[in-house]
Amino acid sequence: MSKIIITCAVTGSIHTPSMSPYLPVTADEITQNAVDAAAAGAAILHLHARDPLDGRPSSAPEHFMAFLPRIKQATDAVINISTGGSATMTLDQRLAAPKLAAPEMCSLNMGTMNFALYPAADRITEWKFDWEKPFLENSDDLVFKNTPRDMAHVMEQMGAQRGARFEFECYDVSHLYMLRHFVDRGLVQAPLFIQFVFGVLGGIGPDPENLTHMKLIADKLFGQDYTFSVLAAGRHQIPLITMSAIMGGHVRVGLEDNLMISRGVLAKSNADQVAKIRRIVEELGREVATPTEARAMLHLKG
Ligand code: KMH
Ligand code: ZN
Repeated sequence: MSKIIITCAVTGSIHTPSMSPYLPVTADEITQNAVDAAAAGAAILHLHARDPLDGRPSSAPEHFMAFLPRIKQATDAVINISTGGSATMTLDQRLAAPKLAAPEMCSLNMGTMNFALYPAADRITEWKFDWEKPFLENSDDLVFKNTPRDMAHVMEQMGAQRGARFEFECYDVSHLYMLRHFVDRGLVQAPLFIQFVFGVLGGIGPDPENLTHMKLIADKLFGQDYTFSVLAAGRHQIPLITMSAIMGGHVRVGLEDNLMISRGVLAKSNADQVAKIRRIVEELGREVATPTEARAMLHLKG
């Protein structure tokens, strides 16, 4: 089996500071978490920004630029900037920082969907910031908008114009067919790096059978032209990504996807989660890819 790429999604835009004191929100915290995650074995760093004043998800380029150069200077890890941002942002807002920073990789969400936050909400015990309550309540009506026109726009702006390659976020089987459509249109090319996303309410559920089905359909649609990685929300993270490692896929960890390190215990850092999955995959006989190896596997611009 080929080497396994560990992606670490450092902070995201879903969890709120009141849910964990370890969620990185300032530039210093995001930098430290990212650098430590890379040192622990993450070849790819999936990054969002936060407003340092209140921890709210931010699309402001200055918030990204407060940590991106520092991370680049301190690690060789692949920088992957989210173009999903938050479901509450417009596409233009989501693309502002990725367009400016022109990273080697960025995420690309493969469909419009509901994006409810219930899996996380049961861990919220108090509201620390005024913005959190409306944000979470609004998930009842939140639409994560990624129309075919939006997706083509991201492919054109980030892929064709800036040479980024994509982490294709597929939250359901239908998203694989959407991706095939764009391959057929010639807007994206192999090797495709497909992130199977499990456990978002609005996407496919975190059942092992769904992972085998996603892989079966991806094999049919893309043959040798793709590799897959798995992320799963909350307590489903480690079981599903371990299954991915067994099936020859890659893995994503990070506090964007799960705040815990084990049942009832908050992860103190992103690096703790990287170290945990690294131990597991090495025990399973897989070797962890370096950033240089990940660049070669995914044909990144470097
Ligand atoms: N938050 C994850 C479920 C993105 O940033 O583009 C998916 C994600 C989306 O990482
Ligand atoms: Zn993300």
